[in-house]
Amino acid sequence: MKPIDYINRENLYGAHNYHPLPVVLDRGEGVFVWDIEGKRYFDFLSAYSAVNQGHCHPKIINALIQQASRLTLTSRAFYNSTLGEYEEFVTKYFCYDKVLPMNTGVEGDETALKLCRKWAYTRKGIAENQAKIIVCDGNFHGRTITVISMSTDPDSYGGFGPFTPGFIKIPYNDIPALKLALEDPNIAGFLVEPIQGEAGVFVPDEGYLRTAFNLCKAKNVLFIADEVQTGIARTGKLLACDHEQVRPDILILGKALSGGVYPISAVLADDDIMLTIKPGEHGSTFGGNPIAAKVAIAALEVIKDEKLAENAERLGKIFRSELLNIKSNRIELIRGKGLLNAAIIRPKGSQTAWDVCLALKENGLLAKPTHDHIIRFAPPLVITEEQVMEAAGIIRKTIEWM
Ligand code: IF1
Repeated sequence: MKPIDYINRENLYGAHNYHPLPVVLDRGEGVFVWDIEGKRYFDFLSAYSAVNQGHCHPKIINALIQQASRLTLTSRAFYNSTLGEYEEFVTKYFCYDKVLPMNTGVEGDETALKLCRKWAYTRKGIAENQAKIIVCDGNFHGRTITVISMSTDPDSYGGFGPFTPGFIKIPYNDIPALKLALEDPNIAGFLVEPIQGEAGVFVPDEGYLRTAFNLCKAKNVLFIADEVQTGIARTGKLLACDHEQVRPDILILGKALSGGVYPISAVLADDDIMLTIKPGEHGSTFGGNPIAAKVAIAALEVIKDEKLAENAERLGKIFRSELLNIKSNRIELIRGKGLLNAAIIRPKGSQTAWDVCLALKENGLLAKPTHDHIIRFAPPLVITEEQVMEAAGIIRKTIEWM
């Protein structure tokens, strides 16, 4: 089979809810992936930051294999020998009293919203069904009906109504707007991405998260951080909130919690919040299953063992300065933190960021455009300085040539 045959087969039998770059991948190791014809590429998407630890990290794969041949799933109807070990490990790792394990990022967000509402009714004293949660314009928290009810992107919500009520939308990175919205006594929580990924790696002003957190505290409102994409060393700290010494009341993690090996998400909070949900009120067949437990422990150990936050911090600076040195008026702006970066591309004729990504692919580097004119650059965090220089060279050559 040729690449086009693989592509046609997906088109024929799969729903058309994606528009992938025309490359058919077959194998991955560290920062590299190979297509079915054996061509090697730098992976500068990292499965949207799920593969922070690099493709097929041997320690994580070993944890998967070992546990898969012993016990895979018991459901939560029974105790098992791995869940408690993981719960103790992950809560101590992130310094929270409790964890609620789920599978996908959007389930983590849904769980956080339910938890926030439950807390509002049982602790804060908001009248039943009156709780509101503040969210930000340009947010991306996933694809379920409730989560797209928070979206301001017509591609995400258009044609999928009616929507879940109870959300107040304010501009991102806008403290006065938050202050005003917090005047409503029925506000239970503020849900925010520390850096907006889908919006195009939009980094808020310094001090935004800290000030927002303080304002929430003054109004007894829960500060809920969606770190599904920004968490787990991606931005140069374990959590992006760590850059401003903010400890969210509710923390949502996903993606790299498994190193891209398995769908694993988690919601972390302290007892006064987490224990408001009682037996039978929330759950998931697969959440916290034995494979997930072992894989997540291994994935988090790799982050610390290999100092991936420090690597992201150091190499992010080098990468951005290399991109800033590119002599081409095609690059309008470079922004990002750690190894979560984006280039804003100035269109030339009918050429868009998509055409730049096609050319990058030809030159051996995979990246994905977002919003027509933005390219996200987010390699696995195990990348070396030499590899950063080589990849930046590919980007330079491609853009200067176009
Ligand atoms: C797709 C974007 C990235 C997320 C945050 C929750 C979720 C995501 C902050 C849901 C998911 C993904 C999903 C992916 C594309 C992708 C993405 F461009 F759409 F925004 F990463 F940048 N919170 N992000 O970023 O997690 O349920 O998917 O596990 O194809 O939709 P999920």
